[in-house]
Amino acid sequence: MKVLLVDDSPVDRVISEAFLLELGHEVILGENGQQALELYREHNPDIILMDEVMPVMRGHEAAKAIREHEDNWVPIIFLSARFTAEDISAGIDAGGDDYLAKPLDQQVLAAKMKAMERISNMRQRLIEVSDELEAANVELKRLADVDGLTGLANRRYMDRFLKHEVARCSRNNEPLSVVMCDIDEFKSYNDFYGHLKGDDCIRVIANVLISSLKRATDLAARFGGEEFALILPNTTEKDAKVLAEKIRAKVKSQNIMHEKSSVVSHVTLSMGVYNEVPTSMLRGDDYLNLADKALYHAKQTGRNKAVS
Ligand code: GH3
Ligand code: MG
Ligand code: MG
Ligand code: MG
Repeated sequence: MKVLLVDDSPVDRVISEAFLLELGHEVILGENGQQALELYREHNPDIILMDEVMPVMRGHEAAKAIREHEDNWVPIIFLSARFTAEDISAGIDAGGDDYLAKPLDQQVLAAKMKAMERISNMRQRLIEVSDELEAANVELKRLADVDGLTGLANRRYMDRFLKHEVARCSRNNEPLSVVMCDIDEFKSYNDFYGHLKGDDCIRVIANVLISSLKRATDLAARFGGEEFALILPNTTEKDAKVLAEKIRAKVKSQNIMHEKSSVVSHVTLSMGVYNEVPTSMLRGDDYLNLADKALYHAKQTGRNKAVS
């Protein structure tokens, strides 16, 4: 360990230093409490061994000052020829962790150093575990909002986002657009190509959606199964339909074969757009239901299109 040894007595300093060096520790030397503070800041020692009675600044004062300013706990052991119950009690109250009688006994010193090292290591491990826990917690929170297959926002996150945006657009008197998207004749796609290919297809469509959004405030979510929702704050119906058309073209350009489709021979999307400036009467669910109605019309009138 890197030991900061502080003692005003040159003789005691030499004896303690010799003991510590023999035990294999690295030693930094100081002569009073003021130096203890400075050397502590400069060297960041693993442990401090400090005489109590010293000129300029006593050991207890230095310990108090270190405890007030440290960002990382360091064990402090007092060394003193005064070894009454009151001295020990005052030393611990000042922030010390142990109290050793002078003249030092090397074996006792070695044992106390070992005990302090053990506490230090335990404390370090606790800090590491708590950091790991915090990181795991952040990751859990993130995962709770993400759809596992596509990496898009999931339904849970989307509901929260939509509710928030309905309130915000209502306050700002801004239009809010919702686009419901559904893969055309996906049941026959799965039946013919298999579920794994079906999953691949869902992932490709998800990428098309997310890469088509230009504004950081827009959200693409997997609504469920082969259905997706786009939440577009401060977006007019006209702009939402331009985006839907762009997505339709982009899906086409992926050229995912769908031999069994009655629409065309590749995978297509139908979309329903709903737009309105939210009023206090409108809820997120209303936007979803009305966009879904428009989607139904797109399905009824030939699929592979966006209807508002
Ligand atoms: P429509 O054009 O009217 O939308 O026809 P459709 O066959 O797409 O509609 P339907 O809702 O009847 O079928 C959707 C199918 O999507 C049913 C289900 O097997 C499939 N599906 C839903 N979720 C998943 C998924 O996570 N992976 C795969 N591979 N298929 C899914
Ligand atoms: Mg002294
Ligand atoms: Mg569907
Ligand atoms: Mg479908």
